[in-house]
Amino acid sequence: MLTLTWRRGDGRCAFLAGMLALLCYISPASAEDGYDLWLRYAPVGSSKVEGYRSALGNVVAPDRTPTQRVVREELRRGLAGLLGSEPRFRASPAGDAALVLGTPASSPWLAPLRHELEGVGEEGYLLRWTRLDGRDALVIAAHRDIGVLYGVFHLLRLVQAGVSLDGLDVSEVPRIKLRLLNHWDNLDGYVERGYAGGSLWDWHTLPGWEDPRYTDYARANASLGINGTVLNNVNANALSFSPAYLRKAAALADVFRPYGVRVYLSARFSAPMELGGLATADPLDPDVRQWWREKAREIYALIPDFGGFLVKANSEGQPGPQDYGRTHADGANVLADALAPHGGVVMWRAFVYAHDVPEDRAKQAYNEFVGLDGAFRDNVVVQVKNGPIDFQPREPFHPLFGAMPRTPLMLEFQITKEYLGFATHLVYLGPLYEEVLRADTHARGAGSTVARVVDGSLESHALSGIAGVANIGDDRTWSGSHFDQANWYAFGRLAWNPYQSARDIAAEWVAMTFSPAQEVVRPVVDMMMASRETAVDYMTPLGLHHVIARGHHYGPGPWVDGGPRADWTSVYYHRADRDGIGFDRTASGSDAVSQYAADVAREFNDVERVPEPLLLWFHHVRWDRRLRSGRPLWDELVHRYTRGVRNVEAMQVTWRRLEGRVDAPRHRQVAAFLRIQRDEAQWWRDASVAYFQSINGLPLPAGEAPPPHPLAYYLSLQFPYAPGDGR
Ligand code: GCW
Repeated sequence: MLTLTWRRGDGRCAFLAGMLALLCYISPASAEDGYDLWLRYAPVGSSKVEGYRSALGNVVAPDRTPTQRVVREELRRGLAGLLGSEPRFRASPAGDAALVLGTPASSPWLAPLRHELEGVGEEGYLLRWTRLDGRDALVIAAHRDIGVLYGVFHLLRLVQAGVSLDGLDVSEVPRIKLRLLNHWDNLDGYVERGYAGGSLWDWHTLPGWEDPRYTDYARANASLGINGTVLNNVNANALSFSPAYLRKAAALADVFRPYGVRVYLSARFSAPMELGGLATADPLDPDVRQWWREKAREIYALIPDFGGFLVKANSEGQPGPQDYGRTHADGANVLADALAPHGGVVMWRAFVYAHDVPEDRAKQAYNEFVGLDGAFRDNVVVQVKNGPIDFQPREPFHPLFGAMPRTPLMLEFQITKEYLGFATHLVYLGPLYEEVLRADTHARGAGSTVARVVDGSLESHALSGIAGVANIGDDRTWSGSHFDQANWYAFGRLAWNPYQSARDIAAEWVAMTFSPAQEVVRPVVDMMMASRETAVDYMTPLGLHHVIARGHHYGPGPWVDGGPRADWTSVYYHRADRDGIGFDRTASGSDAVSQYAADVAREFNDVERVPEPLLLWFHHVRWDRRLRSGRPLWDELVHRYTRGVRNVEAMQVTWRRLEGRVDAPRHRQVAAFLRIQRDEAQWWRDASVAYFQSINGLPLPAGEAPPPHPLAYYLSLQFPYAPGDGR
C-alpha cells in the first residue's frame, strides 16, 4: 500500500501528485469500455438525488426465489450507482415512504391489487403510486416474479433518464409472446455474420464453468423483456442435440432462468440420421417420429422449461422434408408433435429459395408457403424475414405478412449488420424496424400493419413472436461497437411493444448509454435517426439491393456475376444495361407485385406511384427517366451516393462537437469508426459509380467528382479474412 506524506516544498510532492493524477486517469472505475451497456447506472444529477432517495430509499421486496433475489440485487446495484447509496431493504412499508415490490403471492402488501393485476398477464406489471397502510408507496406489482423484474428495469430506466416519478401510473403488458434472439453461433466458437468477436458460449468449458458473462447477458436481455434465446446457428450442427451438448445448453438455461430467458435450439433436420443412425429423416417415417419424440423427452428432462426448435430446412443446402418429397408442414409438424406434450414450439423458417427454380427469388418463399396456410400444428410459428430477399438496407415488407391468416407468423429481423456495414458503420436500425412494423399489408383493409400480423391481433392468434439475429459476441462492447448496442436495445424494446417509436427508443438509449443531458441526447438521436437512410444512400439507393461483394458481403460488388448460382450474384438483382436499371417485378415482369394485397400491388406495380425508395426493387427504369426531384435517374443515383458520403461527414462533425461531453475512451472509438465509415461510404460511392458508368456510358452529372480509380481497381480488391463469412 502506498502512503503519501505531503510536505510543502518537498520535490517528491509534485511527482506523487502526478502519479495520483495518472492513477485516477487510468482507474478502471472511470474507464468506460461499453461493457455495462445501457445499465451503467451513472450518478444522477445532484438536484435530483434527494427526490429519488425519498421515494426509493426504503424497499420492501421478497427474497425467496432466484428471480426475487435478482430483483433485489438489480435494485441495489441500480440505486447505489444512480443515487450514491444503497436502498434499505425493510420487512414492511411501515414508517417512511417505501417502494413495495412483488406479486400478490409473494407480498401480503400487494394482495389487494390482485384484481387490478388481472389485465397484465403473465409477464406484465403495474408501476404506480398507491396508498398502503395510510401512506403513499410506489409499487411494482405483477402476477409473476418476472413481471416484477421487468418493472424494476422500467423504474431504473426512468431514473437513468432523470424522469420525475411524480404521478407515475404505468401498466405494461408485452404485445408479443415470443421475444427471441437468434444466435448464429457455431460450436467451434465462430459466429456466422458476427462482427463482435467470437461466440459468447464457451462450449468447451461448459457445463463445468459458468462464465459470469452469461449472467450479464441474461440481465441485459431481461432489461428489455427478451424472453428467449436460440443458442446455435440455424445452419445447424446435429451435435447440439447430443447428450454432452444438451448438458451444456442446460447449464446456460440454469443461468438464464431467473431472468426469464428460455433456451431454444436450432434443430438439424437430418439429426435422426446423424445422431440416431437411422437410414432416413423422412418426417413421415415412424422411426423418425419416434426419434424426435425421445429426443424431446431427453431435452425436457434436462431443461424443463426448454422453449423449442428453430429450423432452417431446404434452404441454402440445409436438409429438410423436401429431400423426401414432403412439405414444409410435414417437416414442422413432426417436430411440433414431439414438443407438444412438453409445451414447446417450432419456429419454422420461411427463408427458402432454390437455385434450380428459375422463379424470381423474391417470390419463392411465398410460393412455397402460402398454400400451406392452415396445415401447421398449433405449436408451430412460421418465421419470416422482414423482406422477401435477405435483410437488405431497404426492402419492401415480405408478402407473406397478411397472406397466411391461419398461421401465426413470427417476424425475423437481423440485428447484426451483415448488409449494413458490419460493426464499424454507425447505422441505427430502429427506423428500419419501425418502417417494417408500420408497413400496411392491407390484408384486412387499411390498417393491417405488419405489427398487427406479428403480434397476433389481426387474426386473433394466441401465439405470436419476433426474433432478432443477434449482434452479440465476446467483444468487450458485446456488439462490436458502442452504437451497435443500440440495435440490440431497439430490437428488444420493439419486441416488447412494436408500436413504440424508434426515436423515443433512441432517446432512452442515449440517455442511459451516454448522458441524459439534452445537449447530448438531441444531437445523438438526430444523428442516429438519419443514419439508416444515409447507409441506404451510399449503398443501395432507390431500391437497389444485393449489390455486395461475394461471400463475406464486405463492401460493394455490383459487378458480381457468375459462380454457382445466379441469385447469389449482383447482376441478377440490378439488371443494369445500356438503357436502364432495376428488377422488373411488375405484372409484365416477374409479377412479384401480385403477391401483395390488391391495393398494395397496384401501388407497387405503377412506376408513377411506387414509393421512390423502392423504385428499382419493382421496376426496370430508363437511365434518362425524370424522377420526382426533376433529375434523370442516373443523376439522381449519383446524387444519392454522394449525399450518403456527405451525411457521414455530417455525423463526424456532430460527434466531434460532443468531445468532452462523452467520456474519452468511447468518444475516441466512435470517432475512429466514423472515419472508417466515411472512407467506406466513399468507396461504396466510387465503386458503384465507376461500375454503373461502365455499363451506361453516361457522363457524370455536373459537379460530381469522378471516382479516383478506374473500375479495375475496385474489382481487384480482395478481403480474404473479412469477418463473419458463412462456412
Ligand atoms: O443472409 C443470409 C446469410 C447466411 C444466413 C442466411 C439465413 C445463416 O448470408 O449466412 O445463414 O441468410 O438467414 O439462413
